[in-house]
Amino acid sequence: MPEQKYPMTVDGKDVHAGDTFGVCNPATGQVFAQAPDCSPAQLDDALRAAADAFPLWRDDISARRSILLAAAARIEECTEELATLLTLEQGKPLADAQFEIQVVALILRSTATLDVPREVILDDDDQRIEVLHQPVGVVAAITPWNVPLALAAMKYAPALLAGNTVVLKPSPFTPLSSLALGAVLRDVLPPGVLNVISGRDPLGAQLAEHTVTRKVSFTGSVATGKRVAAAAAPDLKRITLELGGNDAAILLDDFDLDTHVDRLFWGAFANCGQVCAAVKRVYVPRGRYTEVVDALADRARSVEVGDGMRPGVQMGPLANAPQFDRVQELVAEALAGGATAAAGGRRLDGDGYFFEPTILRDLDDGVRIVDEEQFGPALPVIPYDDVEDALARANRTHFGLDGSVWSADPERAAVLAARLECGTSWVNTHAMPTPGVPFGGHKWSGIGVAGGLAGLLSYTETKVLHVVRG
Ligand code: TXE
Repeated sequence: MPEQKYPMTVDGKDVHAGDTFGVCNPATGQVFAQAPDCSPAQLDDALRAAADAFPLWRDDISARRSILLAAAARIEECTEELATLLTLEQGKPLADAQFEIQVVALILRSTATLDVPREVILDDDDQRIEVLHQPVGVVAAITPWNVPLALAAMKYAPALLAGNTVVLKPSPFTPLSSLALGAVLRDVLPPGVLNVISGRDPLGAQLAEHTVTRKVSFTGSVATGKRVAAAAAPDLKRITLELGGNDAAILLDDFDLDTHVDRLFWGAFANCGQVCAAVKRVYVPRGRYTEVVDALADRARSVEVGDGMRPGVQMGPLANAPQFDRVQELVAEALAGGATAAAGGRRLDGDGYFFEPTILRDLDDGVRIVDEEQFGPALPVIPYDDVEDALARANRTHFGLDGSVWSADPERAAVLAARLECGTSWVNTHAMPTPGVPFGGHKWSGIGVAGGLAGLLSYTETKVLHVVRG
């Protein structure tokens, strides 16, 4: 079967690049399609198209709101096409890919309910002082490979509602669903308002430092996030960075195993563990250690792992070869250092990037899979004797994305959860982003927030209009 090629969207039109790169299906390890490798001239064209579309687009928020609602409907009509591409390039089960499309529509609709505030600070006979929020201009949206369409929507939806225009660059591992999205949205968005380009990593760097770009909204690794911040600095471009995490879940001694163990398990293993806001390490009172490890291991063994296109599959492969290698390395290193695999512990035979859902016990802080972001289906479970010590260990990290505390007494847990050093603390749940609620990281997990009014305002400049009468 010839490999299909997918065009970019620049100024509302198909654009093919001279060069292409292969996109791999992680369930087979085989390249199944080609994506355009955007040239520097085509990047200039995309940014120019966005800049040219800006003056008209910024004018009328009610028109923009209607267009976002139309975009949500159009995306839903194309669920099958978008979800299938997402599963083929990313690996997640088709039902999860379809759910991601629903989330995209939800993000667009919930963003469309927001208003850009206009605050009158003073209005008397002598003067009027108003605070306005005006769009920044052309926004670069740079996205990763784990949840490509939903994370893109969290950027372009508020950016567009605020009156900006956008150039979206997906990860080279998962460009196709975003390229298809660009084509689908040509039916509802004016040309140039949302341009979608694809290329290898250097394209991200070129987009981030380009003189036309006024803001970079980036989701990805800490290391690349720092590069984006450095690239944005000489031109003082605005940035929002949503970076990795090493979220701790602390179970209290009255943790309700029967009620909460499934939620805890999927808080770690959803999307094959490749979620920035996933549980990445669990701290358990020593007296309940074996019971909790065994319950998590039971869940891990019961998960149906396989090709996301096969009905009934609950967990697909790791999304790409580097991530597959990394997870294997971290697990092997922990096992070599004395940890035990209560479930899983090895890759599955075959060509795809499949790894057994893995629960690791008998390990402590200081092992890389505890201290670093594993971003995969392998969860270290660590015993503790003193809850204050567990809290200190949860906080002893450069990361600060999310954390959770679990207890039969939610208010008792909330007191501890408030002391976690992170952007979101959950009680008795984890990885539950909610539309309209700000989401972001402390410390090295990010700068700024997405979602809600705060997220919308991050795509604006604050401006004062001061009128003196007479
Ligand atoms: O991410 P990168 P990678 C973490 C996870 C994973 C690690 C590496 O731990 O193991 O990151 O993943 C573009 N300027 N997360 O290497 O490099 C790149 O093309 C501008 C957490 O895939 O950060 C892609 O579009 N852009 C995360 C995007 O940046 C650049 C989700 C992310 O790539 C660039 C994914 C540059 N210099 C991985 N270099 C989360 N927060 O959820 C690359 N890019």
